[in-house]
Amino acid sequence: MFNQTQFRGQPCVELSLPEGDRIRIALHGAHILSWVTADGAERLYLNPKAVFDGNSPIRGGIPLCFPQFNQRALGAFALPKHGFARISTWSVQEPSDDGAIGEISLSWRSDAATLLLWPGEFEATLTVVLAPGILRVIFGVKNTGKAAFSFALALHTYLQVDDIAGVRLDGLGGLSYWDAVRDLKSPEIRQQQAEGMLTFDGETDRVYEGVLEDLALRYSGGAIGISQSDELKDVVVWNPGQTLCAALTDMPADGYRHMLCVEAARINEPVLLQPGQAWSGWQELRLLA
Ligand code: TA6
Repeated sequence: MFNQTQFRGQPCVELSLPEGDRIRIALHGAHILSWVTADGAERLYLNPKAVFDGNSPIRGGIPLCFPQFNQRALGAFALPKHGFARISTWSVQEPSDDGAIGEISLSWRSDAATLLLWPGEFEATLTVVLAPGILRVIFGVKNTGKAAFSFALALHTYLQVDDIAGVRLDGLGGLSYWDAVRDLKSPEIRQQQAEGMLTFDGETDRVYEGVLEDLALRYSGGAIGISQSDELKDVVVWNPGQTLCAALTDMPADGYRHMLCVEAARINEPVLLQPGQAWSGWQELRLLA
């Protein structure tokens, strides 16, 4: 069932399945705010101090970072951190089948405001497919202009966990990564992930490259499988830890304990899109038994 509503004063759409799974998406940023599975458990972390003013980025859920990741600038453009997709207003078309097939699409295109910051002319879509125990998020973009452009991208998924101290993330063993805590100013330096299992005891901010297998996030409240399309080659793992979290004004002091970002991304090798060309990439979250 499809429903247009408001959440904390901002326009949103909701979709629910007969089995009980449901999602909520804000039009501000096409930002997925909530994914509740049929057992009633919220699987995304939306922190209680997130700002809903229709201008600021929302912390939590699934922010969409495009056409830049963090402040790793593409050329000489002064883009906001993580690009402008997450602070732009998207449109939604009411599904003709009342949402019965469990899919919502939102769209957004370049305009005078985006062209002031970045010259790419584009049409973008975010399609969210909901099935029992499964959430798939597909980002698509088409170059509608006369010049090629390149972009970076992240589906900056905040997963909810009971306590980060007991969380493990499997599937990154053997990969190399940029450690942005250790080598913030040197994204070309690589570390090697020896252990197959990652655990968390402080600030973690890493861009893993060349992901080969599906990941599994395990915590005492459950387990989530995480997969992504071949077009998204990188995985970002982020938890601010206690000290950085305390400095974030839109996050409670203990917020870091209840979230882990596992992001499907394309960062190290930006996508080059020629006029008329289209590209898409996806991340899928799946409840594991
Ligand atoms: O994806 C990890 C990261 O780039 C971190 O460096 C951290 O800054 C995080 O994103 C959150 O960014 P935000 O702009 O939402 O505070």
